[in-house]
This record gives sequence, structure tokens and C-alpha cells, in this order.
Amino acid sequence: MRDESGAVIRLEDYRPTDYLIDRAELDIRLARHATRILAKLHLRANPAGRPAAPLVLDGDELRLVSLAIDDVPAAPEAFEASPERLVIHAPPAQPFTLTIETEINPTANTKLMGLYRSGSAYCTQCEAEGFRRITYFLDRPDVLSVFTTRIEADRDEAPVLLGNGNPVAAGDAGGGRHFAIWHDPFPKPCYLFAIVGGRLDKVADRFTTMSGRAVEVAVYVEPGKAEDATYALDALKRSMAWDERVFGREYDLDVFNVVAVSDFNMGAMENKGLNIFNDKYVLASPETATDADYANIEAIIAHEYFHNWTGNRITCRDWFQLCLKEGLTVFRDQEFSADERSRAVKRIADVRVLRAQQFAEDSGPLAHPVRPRQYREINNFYTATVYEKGAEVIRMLKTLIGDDAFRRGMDLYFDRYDGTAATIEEFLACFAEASGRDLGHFAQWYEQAGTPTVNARGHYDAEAKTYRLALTQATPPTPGQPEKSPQLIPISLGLVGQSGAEIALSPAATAGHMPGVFVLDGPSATLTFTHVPERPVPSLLRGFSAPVRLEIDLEEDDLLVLFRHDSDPFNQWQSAQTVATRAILRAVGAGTPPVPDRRMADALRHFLAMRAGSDPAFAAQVLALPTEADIAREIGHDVDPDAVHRARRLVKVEIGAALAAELAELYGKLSTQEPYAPDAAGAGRRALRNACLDLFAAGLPAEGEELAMRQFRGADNMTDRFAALGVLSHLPGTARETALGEFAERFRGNALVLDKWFSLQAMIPEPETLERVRGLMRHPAFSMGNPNRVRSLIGSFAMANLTQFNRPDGAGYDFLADTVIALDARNPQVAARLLTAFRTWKMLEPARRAEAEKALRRVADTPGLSPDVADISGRSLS
Ligand code: 0A1
Ligand code: ZN
Repeated sequence: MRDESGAVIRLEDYRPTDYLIDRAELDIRLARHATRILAKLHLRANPAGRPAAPLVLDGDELRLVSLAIDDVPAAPEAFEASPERLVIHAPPAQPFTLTIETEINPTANTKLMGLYRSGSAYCTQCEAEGFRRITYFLDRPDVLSVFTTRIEADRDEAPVLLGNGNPVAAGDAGGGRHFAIWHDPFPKPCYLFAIVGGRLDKVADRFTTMSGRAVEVAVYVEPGKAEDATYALDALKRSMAWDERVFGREYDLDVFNVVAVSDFNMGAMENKGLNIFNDKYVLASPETATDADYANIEAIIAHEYFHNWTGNRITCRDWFQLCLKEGLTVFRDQEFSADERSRAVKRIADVRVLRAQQFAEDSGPLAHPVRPRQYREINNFYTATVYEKGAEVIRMLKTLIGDDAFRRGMDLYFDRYDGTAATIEEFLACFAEASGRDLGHFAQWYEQAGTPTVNARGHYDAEAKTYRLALTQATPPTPGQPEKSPQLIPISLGLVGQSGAEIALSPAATAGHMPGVFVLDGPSATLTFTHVPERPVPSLLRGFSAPVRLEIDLEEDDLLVLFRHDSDPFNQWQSAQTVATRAILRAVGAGTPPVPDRRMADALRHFLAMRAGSDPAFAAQVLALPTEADIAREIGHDVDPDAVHRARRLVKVEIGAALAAELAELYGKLSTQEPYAPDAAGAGRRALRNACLDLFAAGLPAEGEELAMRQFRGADNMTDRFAALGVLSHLPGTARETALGEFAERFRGNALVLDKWFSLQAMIPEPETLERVRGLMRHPAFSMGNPNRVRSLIGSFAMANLTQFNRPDGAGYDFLADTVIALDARNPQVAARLLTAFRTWKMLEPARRAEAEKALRRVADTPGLSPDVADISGRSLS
């Protein structure tokens, strides 16, 4: 256990280290239970540090075998070693070397941090503080070292040996062992260090960079699975080309390797030249992966690759600056996917994720700024706020200063900070310089937590032909920030006439900003538009130009004008969502089906007739109702999840029944015999077809079940098979159980596919589900040791089954509490992540709130908790 558990680390306490490590030469002798690491560190005093200070190196569960200073064995009184620390009392004044030998047991490493075993392979995960579990080091991102790594292993056990940088030598080491030496010329913090050793297959190719250098690119996977890595390899090459084209960034080593492992705490990791991935985000074949899986693989491959510049070449000064690399890199991967696929659909999908994850986090006890000011456990800050809201902040910056100044700012940033560990202030200064703008107020997005609400009220003066729009903003208090200041909010807007024509904006309305963008930077503002020939419908926050909630007093008919005619596809989609949200909220209030609203069904019917053929992916987004969690957030307090579920169901049934004929027809039209390809166009058609099936089955369950069963059995790809199973999973009865059984049988032995099967069952909104989940935990394919299994079964139950996790009797909460406590002993990071399912407990109605609090307290009061779980339970209760 790390002894600093409970200690608060604060941004204001940052100071440089007293020593620097210019070079690190590692010799790692892999062995299952006793791996030896010989580290020769070349140190010198940091001119920015305190002179003649003791040297304190970080460790975590380490055993020191030997220590030498300048190649002379260290006298016992010269140092102090514990599993967590190595202190050299009086280091030499001149540059010196430390030679440290440690021994670790990768097989016993169930935390999956540091060096561990996944299947039969050895791999590492060092971000954020895992390198200290390999050797003693200055384990922080502002210490940049050039690494040379020799890896030695049994040739039989680990014929493939990979490290950071370029391969420089390999050979026989005697006694059935062999070695490889890797050298990474780019100074990097140790969190980017990685090695892999194992019996792995690969797919490889060559990428020629824009300056003509040849790079060997390869994806390594478990033996026999190379075929399933070809899509990832292709996505990698497309990412490399895109970063050259769009940001002018070229790759810098001779090789780029990706390795897929089955035991991984997160999605993937951007280690220099050696990305390590959760195999869920690499392996794909039409039979086993859905279109969504392919899109995720493409996005995550791109994300990790883009880190080579935003994260690796320029890293973070400290972990408070995490969003400097993560927010920016998410923005970059979102733009990549938007360019590779449909921009509008990608934006809608990203905003759905932002609202589901980040808005939820931002309105509860775990809310924190994009750049937090303090933490107890940094692993708990790889959050939707740092990643997703961090990306929104970059997007707003681009909206505010325009594409050209944004690109100039990026160029300046790369130029000025290459090879350094930077801060948000340094980053923003590049854009202030490139645009000539003062970004002082804008920078508050990094400091102030909470989701602002923007309220808009419009008034049209028919006589004067003017339209006045009154805007106000307010941000609710968040933990540690009771008072909020107005944010600087870019509001992309337009005015739409009743017949759909865009009304020209009088230039004065948005003067001083980018065209069509009004910047709300105070508590309120009034915009006056002149020469407005008719009563307009305002289209605000186009493209979701800021991460805020928008309240606007539009009538249903006005929303439908936007749905039909808005030139901004995001707001077209948004207005349909708003209409549906209102219908569901009315049903929650009434407890009965809302008065059937013909207008909405008519509008959808018209929309499908006009747009389904030309833009099926977009149409699928329109047909997908707001989720139960969306509705719960909209209600905001005293939420009864059962009432939300019933109301949403009622509306879905009503729409499904009203449109049954059209949905069936469209479903039929979209049923092609073309062979499966995971491209955006095909994915769009499948998404729409499956959205039709889902709505149709809600309206006409008996017919829907038959159709779904036929699709389930006849599908030639996982997208269609799994979508049909999803529809069946919501229809209680024997067909569902039969289909679930057939699916399990067909994919026996394929862990990643069975994860989908676990997840689907965990999300069934019925009281028997908790028992089903408990039963599935005893399934031979389930294991508490594998993060993907845990997330699929238990994570889906807790995070994506609103009614059953929030059972009124509290059994869902108790189950999660028990599971988190049990898992904590094995893998604190994954346990802490699971516990964030309680992040919205305060908005529940009082009886459930009391049950949730009881379960959270039980976790918090458990002796011997990891810092990870102690931090989340403590903050959740505060
Ligand atoms: N930097 C990675 C995310 C990551 C963070 C921590 C990890 O520890 C287990 C692993 C991965 C990314 O943004 O993809
Ligand atoms: Zn990242």
C-alpha cells in the first residue's frame, strides 16, 4: 500500500525536482516470478532545484537488491530504502550515476500497473505512476530522460521483445535466453516507458512520411489473431497521414508498434513508439465486431498515435496539466473521425457522450475543473471532465479565434515547446499570440467546474422589424466552488424563417467576433437583430458551440421548424430531441401516456421520407430517443428512475406504433444483400435499419420479436446480430432466452464477444436482472481479474441500468458496494472507476438517496481501502 494515501497534492505546491535524470539505461531480465531490473541512471543537480538536497526517488512495492553510486557499492549509511522510497542522503555534487537493482514479481501484479503479465505475455503500464513499480525513479512528468532498454527473456516464452524507440541490437543470451536492445532518442518522462515480451503474431506494413522517411508500422496480437488486426493497422496509417495533412505533424522514429493485450485497466496507452492497447480496441472482424467497435478502434488508434506530438514530444509539467495532452488529443481524434466519416453524425455522437458522462459528473459530488487544483489519487482524474470537456474547451478556442489563427497557434506551440513539459498557460499564450486576442477570461474554462446554463428569450417586434434576444448565464455551485463567475461562452447562432429560409444576420449583432458567433462573456446580454422580415426562430448553440445547457422558450411548432429546416444538422437533431424530451417529461408528470402528439409523428414521418435515403446515419440519430439518464438529468432532483423508465417506454411505444408502417417499409428497403464492410456508409444504413427495428418492436412487440429473431439468426455480421439481440433483450419471454443461449453457444471461447453478451443482460430493465448478474458472475467466461469482464457485466449494470441499479430496496447499491470492496484488494483502479456509478446519487428521490448513501458509507468505512477507492467514496459522500 502506498504510504502517501490520504495526502493531498496541490497545484500551488509545484516545484521543480532537485535532480534531473538525463539518461536511463535499463537491463530487464524477464522472469515470471522474479524479474530483475538493473537501472543505471545518469543524474545531475537541477539548476532550478535546491542545491545539495538529498535525492528522493519514488518506489511502489519494490525490493532493492543492490545499489551503487558512481559504480561503487553504496555504503549502508549513504542511503535508505523502503518499498516506497529510495533516499540518497548526500549525493555527489557533480553529475553522477546510480546503479539500482530491483526485483519484482510480474505474476503477482494484479493492479495491472507497472510490469505485469497479461495471458502469457509480459507488458507494462506506467501512466500515471506505474514506472515506480519497476525501479526507483523521479516518477513525475517533468523529468525527461533518454532511455536505452535491454530486454532479456526465455526465447521460447517470449520470442518477441519490444521497447520504446528504435531497435538497435538483438541476439542470443545463452541458456535458452535472448535479448533485444531498444534506444529512444527522444527525452521522455518515465510514464511513457514500455516494454512487451511474449509470443505474439503481427501484421505489418510500411508508411512513408511526408519527408519521405520509411516507417515500419506493426500491430502485435495473440497468436492466431493477426487477421483481426488489419483494420487497426489501416486506421493507424490513416491517422499518420491525417496528422501530416491537418496539423503538419510527421512521425519521428523508424518503427511504430501497437500491441494488444487482454488485461488492461483503460482503453490504450501512448508509450513512445510502443502503444499498448486493450485488445477490445484492436481486434475486429465482421463476425465479432460491431460498426461501433470499428469506429472506436479507429478513434482510439488515432488518439494514441496523435499523442506522439500532443503528449509525448510535448508533455505535461505536472499531472494537474493532464488536460493539456488529453483534452487536446481527444479534440484531435474527434476531428480525425469527423473527417473520415460524417462530421454531423460524429458531433452528435460526441455530444451524447459529453452529456451522458461529463454533464453527469459535473452536476454531482465528483465535479472538478478541467484542470483540477488538487488530488489525492491521480488515477481518479482520467475523467470525462479532463478528456471530454477538455476537448470542448479546445473546440471553443478554435470557434473563437477561427481556423487560421488556431492552426498558427498550434504551430507555435509545437515549435516553442517541443521537447519540454508544458503548462496550460504556456499553451494558451501561443493562441493569444497567434490571434492577437486576450484569452484571460477564456482561461477560466480550465478553472471553474460545473455546467453553465444559458437562458435565452426572444421577442420579435413586427413593426420595427427587429428581433431581440435576451441571454443570461448561471453556473451552479460545485464542490469547493460555491460562487461562480460568468464564463466566456461562444454561441454560434442563426435565425430561421417560418418557411425555413435562413435570415441574414445584421452585422452589428455579432460584431467583433467570428461571423455568426456571439460571445456571451457577462451574466447577461441582449442582442438586437434589425431588418428581420418575419418572426424568426432562433437557432442557438449551433454545432453545440459550448458545453452548456440551453434553456429556450421555443414552442413545439418552432422546434419543428428547426427540425425541418435548420441548416445546422446538430440543431436539427437537437430540436427533435427536445420535442421528445418534453413528451417524456410530460409523461413522467402525468404517469400516463401523453396525449398523442400527431405533430411529432408527422414530422418524423416527413423527415424519414425526405432524409432516410440520403443520410441514414443521421436519420438513425434522430430516431434514437433521449436515454433514461438524459431524462433524469433534465429532471435534476428527486428522480424516480422507475417513473422515468415508464414514461420513456410509453413515448417510445407511442411513436413506434404511430410509425409502424413506415418503419417496416424502411426496414425492408434497407435490407440489402451487399457484403459487410465497416465503412461509414454501410454503418449508417445498418444503424438506421436497426433503429427502425428497435422502434417498430416497441410499437408492435409480437411482430417486432419475430422480425428481430429472423435478423438475429440470419445476420452475416455482428452489428445486425447484436442489434437484433438487443431488441430481443427488451422483450421478456422465451425468444429472448433462446437467442441469448444461441449467442453464447456460437461465440463460446471468444471473450470479447461474450463481453457484449454479459453487458446486454446486465442492462435488462427488469427486477430479475440483479439475480441474473449474480449468476453470470459464476459463468466460466467471467473473471474478476479481467477489467473488460468486470466492466461488461458489473459496469453495465451499475452505469447503464438506471432502474435496476437504483432498485428501491437498495439491493443494486449493496451489490455494487460488495463488488467494489472485493475488487479493491485486487485492482484498486478498476474498483474506483466502478464506484463512480454513484456519481449521481444525490439527484435521486429521498428513499433511494438514503439507500445509496448507506452503501457508500459502508464502502468508505471499510478498513484498508486503497487510496483510489477511499478518494472516490470520500468525495462522493462530501
Ligand atoms: N493516456 C491514456 C490513458 C491511460 C491512462 C492511465 C492508464 O493507466 C492504467 C492507462 C491509460 C490515453 O489517454 O489513452
Ligand atoms: Zn489520451
